[in-house]
Amino acid sequence: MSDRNQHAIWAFIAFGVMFLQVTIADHQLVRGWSMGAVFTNFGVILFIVSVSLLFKGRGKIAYLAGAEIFISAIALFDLLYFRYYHRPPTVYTLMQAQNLNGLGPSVWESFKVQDLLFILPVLILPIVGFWLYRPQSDRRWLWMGAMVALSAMIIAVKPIKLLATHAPLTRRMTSLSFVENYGILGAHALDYSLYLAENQKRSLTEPQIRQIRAALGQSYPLSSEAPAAGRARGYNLIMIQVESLQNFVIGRSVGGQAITPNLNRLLDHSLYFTHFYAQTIDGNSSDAELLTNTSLFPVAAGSTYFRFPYNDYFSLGKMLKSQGYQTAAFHGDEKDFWNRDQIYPHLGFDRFYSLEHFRRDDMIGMGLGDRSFLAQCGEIIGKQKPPFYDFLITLTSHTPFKIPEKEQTLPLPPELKNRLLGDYLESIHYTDAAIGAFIKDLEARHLLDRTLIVLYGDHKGIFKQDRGSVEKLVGSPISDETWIREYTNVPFMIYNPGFSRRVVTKNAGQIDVLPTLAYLMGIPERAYVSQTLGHNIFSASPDQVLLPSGDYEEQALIRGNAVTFDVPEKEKEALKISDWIIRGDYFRMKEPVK
Ligand code: GP9
Ligand code: MN
Repeated sequence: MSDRNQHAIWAFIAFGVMFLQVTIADHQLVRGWSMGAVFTNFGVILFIVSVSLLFKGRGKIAYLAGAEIFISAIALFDLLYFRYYHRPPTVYTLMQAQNLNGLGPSVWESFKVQDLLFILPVLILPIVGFWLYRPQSDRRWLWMGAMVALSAMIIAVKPIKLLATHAPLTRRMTSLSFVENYGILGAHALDYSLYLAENQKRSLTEPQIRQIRAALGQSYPLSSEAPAAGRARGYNLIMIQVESLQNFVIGRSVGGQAITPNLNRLLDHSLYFTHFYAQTIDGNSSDAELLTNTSLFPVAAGSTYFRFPYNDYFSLGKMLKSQGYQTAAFHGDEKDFWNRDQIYPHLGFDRFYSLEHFRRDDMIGMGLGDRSFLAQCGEIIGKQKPPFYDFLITLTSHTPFKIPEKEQTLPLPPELKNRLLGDYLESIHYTDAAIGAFIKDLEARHLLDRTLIVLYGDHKGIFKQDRGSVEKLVGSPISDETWIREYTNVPFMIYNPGFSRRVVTKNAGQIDVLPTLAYLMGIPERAYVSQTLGHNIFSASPDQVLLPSGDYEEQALIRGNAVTFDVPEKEKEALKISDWIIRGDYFRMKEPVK
């Protein structure tokens, strides 16, 4: 056999082994085949193998052996790490030394016989290779060029496919999103390049710091209708973020049946904000959580939860902890969705009860059904020591709003049955009932009197393309402006049995939740005003709200009754400031430079 052919055979075998190793590791992580991963693996391994053509003689085999050791090590490490942490490693998690505690001893426990696939080739291939190889062949530039070009084309397949559907290339919803799209090797490359890019511009300039300070320090006198400050001083706080809940369903009926009878009842004892808007950007539910818990806008691109989970945030949780509260977050989805398990400690949550903690006795759609979820939350809350702040995130009314037949109880007219809007109303009706049962449960536990129940919608569930169905539901045409102002708003309500009904029509957004609650809970303004971008809605702050452009809708400013899509630069400034605060980790500077 000629030397050249020998090299070709060895290169081919090394390619096969490495490709198999990473693809099998991917398959175990995402529990299935993903075309994006297969293509990227193919391209990357082809590239790695093609580089062997740069070496002479035995160098080729030495290089291929080194590459094989490297690739096996990555694949095996990712696999073992994943079995232990249920998420692939990232630069950030590896840098957090405590993340590796416990990994050592448990490695061998989780080792399976089939993992020898990652070890045996490393031992066998180089030995046999050296033994058989007759070292004479030369560098092969042309072949290498051709192979690199081919690998580039193959690697480009998935990104092109994503771009064609206008999906951002670096979008992450779970810790496995990158692996699903690009395989473990692509995921590491992307993770590392994002890490480098994000850490380059983390320091803030003097003028930036001055502008941030000016924007944060804004305080307004109280409005004349403000309820008493500290009306709920020392109360527990249970804040419920309701998936896709929009305001137009509140108080509305179909076929003579109220869509949200329980929320409607709660409104009799609530401060109810009717012109309150979601201000999420790319991170949907997670952005809503960030807005209400930190009074900051999310970063302009990507998910803040994934990009900046370890920042020093100022938050509702931390503020209440300093007042002696215990804090916990609850959600019926896996803990790594939106990277929640990583960021929550940095948002001041002592505990996070995720799907992993609950009995999975009623799974619907993405996770635990809201009825079981809220019932199990009630059990946990019943055991907590007051004062506490609990943040509950519901899930069942998530698109595509499919709930089991037996749960569909609304008398929908035929034109809504099995249509998106009809399914939406059914799922909201289901969640409303779950919330009603939860409130009853709290009442039975004698927890209601000294608890503020805060509830808001995280973002829209029904978008512009379904405006036609909504028009049919309400029986009149809806203009662009009215759509934004009266149909994209989400409810925000603050309930306590001791409150009487009060409707606030002032324009406000999720960014205003923290200061408004702080006011009602009697936290002195100086404890938060220089750390929040939003305002107490009961202050004389301007009657306006900025809707940053999110995934689905255009940017807009609502001022009084007017909606403008051409937002003046000055009004957009808060977005830029918030971006600086998060990217520059502003609150980490304990004593900002003068
Ligand atoms: C999943 C849920 C997702 O945990 O919060 O909601 P989304 O961000 O897709 O609206
Ligand atoms: Mn959501």
